[in-house]
Amino acid sequence: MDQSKKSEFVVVANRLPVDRVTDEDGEATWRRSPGGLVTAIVPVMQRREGAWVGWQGSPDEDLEPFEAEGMTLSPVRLSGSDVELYYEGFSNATLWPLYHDVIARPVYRRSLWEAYERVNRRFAEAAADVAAEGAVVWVQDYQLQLVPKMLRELRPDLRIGFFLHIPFPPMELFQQLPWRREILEGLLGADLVGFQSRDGASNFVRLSRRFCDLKTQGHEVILDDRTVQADHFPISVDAQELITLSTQEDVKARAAEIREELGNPASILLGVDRLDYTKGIQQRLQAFTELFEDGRVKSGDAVFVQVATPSRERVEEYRILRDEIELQVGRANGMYAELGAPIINYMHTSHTRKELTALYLAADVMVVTPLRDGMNLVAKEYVACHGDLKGALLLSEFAGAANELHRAFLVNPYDIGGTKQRMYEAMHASPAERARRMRSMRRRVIEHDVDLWAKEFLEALENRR
Ligand code: ADQ
Repeated sequence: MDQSKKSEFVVVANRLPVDRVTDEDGEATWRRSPGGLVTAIVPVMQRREGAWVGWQGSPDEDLEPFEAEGMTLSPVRLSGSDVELYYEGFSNATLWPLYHDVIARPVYRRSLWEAYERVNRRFAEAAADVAAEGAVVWVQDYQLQLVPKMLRELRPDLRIGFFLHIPFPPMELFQQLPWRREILEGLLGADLVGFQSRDGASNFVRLSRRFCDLKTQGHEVILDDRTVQADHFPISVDAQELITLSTQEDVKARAAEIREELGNPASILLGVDRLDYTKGIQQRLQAFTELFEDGRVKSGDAVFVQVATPSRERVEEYRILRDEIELQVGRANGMYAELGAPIINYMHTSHTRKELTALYLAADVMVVTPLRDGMNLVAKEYVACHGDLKGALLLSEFAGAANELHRAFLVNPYDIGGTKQRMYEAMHASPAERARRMRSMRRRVIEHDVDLWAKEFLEALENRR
């Protein structure tokens, strides 16, 4: 690549931050993908003439680097078999369940590992190709844990940061992984390894000591010629954008319309998730249904709206989960719904930001009950939207967000009885109590927004050498 086109700041992620859209004339263009990570990083990219290295989302397609939304995008090609083995396989059938408390059984298969190595090398080579001398490279997430080491071997001049968006497991679980040492060595190629929580960072330091025979000091792992810093940087949302959206008249009107369409019950409870077995969707629906079974709640008192975005539908576990949830919803409505008034409204679709914001505004209780979650942005989005100080958040202790949102109604989702009780309390909390809790949570989310997250990570990375 021509030196003048090289970038001082490079992000490497499994996906490029754009989606292909086809307009009315059949012309394909690129549109920035929604989401906090992209929003937070784009301004940094624009200031520093950044480049983003990633897959464009469809297999077997060769694309030249292109410009979109003020960024240089460098596509990495994935074949159909790469998608199956590296992405659906090692990333989502091995690492994802292992890193989420083995809620589902991880698949350990050598062919998947080999694909993971091969594809990680391709990403590392692509990053090495676009980075200017001494550039800062920021690698994202569990799909690319080998990239830091591979990239350092190719380009020792770079400053490399890595951020893991999901939990990093404790010794007892990580130990299962047949390639545990290779993964740790991959991450140790970075100058700074960031996690969502303090626990993730300390698990990483302990594991490096145990499985790579390295000395550690506090948050640092000591190698022969340098040290690697591990720290926590809890990710957040673009709070200002959500405040703006949630105070728009049309969004508020839509929220009122949603309440009307649901028959104006005393309580609207809401769940918004990717359809994933880590999110505890079944546990929350069971707790809700049991309130009817116990006679504590009656049709007309409360309605649950569950929005579940289709996700990873080619991975077996996800297909099974979808069927189970649909069965559960059908049973609950069969037992307790009245004509034209289901107790659970289930939608297996994605929503626009606007519609999602209207749903957040309409909901009296936001129900976020993951069995394990790196952070959970939905919880923070709900809080950011409730400038009216109405609304209550029911939040799992197992979400990273619980480390910050202490004033949520906290639950252990494995404890259905306890979850049911807290859900009932959240539904019946007084306006004054809701306001007190919401005010405290909003302070945290507004001060610690996604811009601050990116800034703190990048400053820590700049300070590394
Ligand atoms: P996810 O597991 O995808 O993220 P989450 O943090 O909740 O989980 O983010 C989901 C995002 O998708 C939110 O911004 C939400 O608004 C949006 N979304 C969900 N359902 C939707 C729907 N039906 N329609 C439209 N949008 C929808 C991973 C980790 C998390 C971590 C994030 C960021 O698993 O723990 O918080 O990365 O680091």
